[in-house]
Amino acid sequence: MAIDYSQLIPNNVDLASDRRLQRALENWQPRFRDWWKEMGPDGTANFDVYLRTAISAEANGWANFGYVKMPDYRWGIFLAGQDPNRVIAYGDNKGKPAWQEVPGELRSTLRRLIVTQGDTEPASVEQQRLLGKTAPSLYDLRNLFQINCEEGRHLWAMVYLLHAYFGRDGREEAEMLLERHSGDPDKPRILGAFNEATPDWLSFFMFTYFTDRDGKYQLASLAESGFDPLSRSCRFMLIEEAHHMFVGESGVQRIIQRTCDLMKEHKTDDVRSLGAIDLPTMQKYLNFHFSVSLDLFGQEASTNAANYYTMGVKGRYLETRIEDDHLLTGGSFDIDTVEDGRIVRKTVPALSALNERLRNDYVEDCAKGLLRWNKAIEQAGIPFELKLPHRGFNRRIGGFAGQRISPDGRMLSEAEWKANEGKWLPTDEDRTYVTSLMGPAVIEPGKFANWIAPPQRGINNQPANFEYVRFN
Ligand code: BYC
Repeated sequence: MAIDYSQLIPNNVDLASDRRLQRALENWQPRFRDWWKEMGPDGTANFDVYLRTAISAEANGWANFGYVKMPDYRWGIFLAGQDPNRVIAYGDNKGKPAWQEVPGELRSTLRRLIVTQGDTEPASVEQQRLLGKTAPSLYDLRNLFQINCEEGRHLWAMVYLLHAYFGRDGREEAEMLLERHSGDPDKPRILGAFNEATPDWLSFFMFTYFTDRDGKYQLASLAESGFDPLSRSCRFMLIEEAHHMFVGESGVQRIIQRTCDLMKEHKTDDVRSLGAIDLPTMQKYLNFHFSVSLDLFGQEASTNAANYYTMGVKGRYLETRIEDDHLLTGGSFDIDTVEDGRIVRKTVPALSALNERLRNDYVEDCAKGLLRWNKAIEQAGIPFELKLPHRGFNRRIGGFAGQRISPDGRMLSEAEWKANEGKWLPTDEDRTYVTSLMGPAVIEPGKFANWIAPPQRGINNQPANFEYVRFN
């Protein structure tokens, strides 16, 4: 179904046929707009931004480009098309038709998953609120705003599900999604990584590479949900997510490129004296964002995850492409954890290890970007290699939580950790340095901050000097 733009809330779910639901969402809409004004990109209400807006959920409809004032962005409710023959692919309900309504016994479980997913979306917008002030170019500024608008739409996607399928509880949860705030000591966001600051553009690119990629894997698992409206919502969200990860990967790549160019040109490792970001500092930011994002997958052995799977509410990554019984009751899986002060490999029931399995898929995917980044460094003839740290490094959730583990996977004493922490994670001095490079925003079309190379091509094939944002 095409998206109906004549409605206050664009949608492809025939909202007009359900007056009660429509009214409830129209009541929530001004609260969302107030939140955007207060917590969204700061001081940008009047900017015209070259954004893509979905005008249908079809392949040719979701990427329509044009200038938009962000408060007027058409946030709407778009679900991927319905397969009337879809069946649940795994667990106790395997082979049964996908649910079009919430089964009573799964209500609180599903609500909780939808709320957790929904909570991350506005959280990331809050985290990125001030970045526009220090954008390294109009191209980057536009990408930031695109991501912010789409995260706002992803919030709408989850709020629709809460309103449409969870009654009064769902409406209350939708209110709470606007009341918790990233980093708020009294009402923080639910998951750890979404309470960290994103104070500079190196952090932003690492966040969109590593943390948005957690989004990809969680959304892909929820896209396997037996609750069909959730599955269809996540499928459409995944299409938009790809650009967010592209921004992260290419952003890091461009910083590396600039750094390597300067190192070669000036025959020096000391690129800080040239106003660029040195590779060891990039490694530290990478260590931080990777480890914080690993926590987002939950405990290695989790009865929650086993229950989600058995009940049919959350599957594995690309569940239907895996060749096994899709029940996993007799299977086993190896996980790494810490016992008696040592890192050990343990075999546990496959069902309990689903968080870890998803984390493995994620780690493998993360490594691909590093291959490309390292290629650029190698091509510049610089003997340096970026590495993913050991999965036990700097963890706060799961079997490695609170353990002192080096990036190369050695158990450390507290004293060893303290002596080396500053080599592995950004220090206050590193953060001060990186922040010192930020801003004021570079707003001349086609110009870039000194510490980052231009992109290889523009958005929607626009030329290098395209005016992606007009300030008015
Ligand atoms: N922080 O049994 P466990 C995105 C809690 S990102 C704080 O392992 P489970 C995006 C856990 O809640 C994707 N608490 O839990 C990216 C549980 O609490 P209770 C977001 C944590 O349920 C960028 C307890 O510890 N989507 O879209 O198997 C920009 C036991 O843990 C954390 C989702 O996360 C943590 N990191 O796994 C914008 C999908 N981890 O029961 C957007 C929905 C665990 O003791 N969420 N806990 O009170 C889920 O599937 C699951 O909730 C989790 C946790 C995978 C997160």
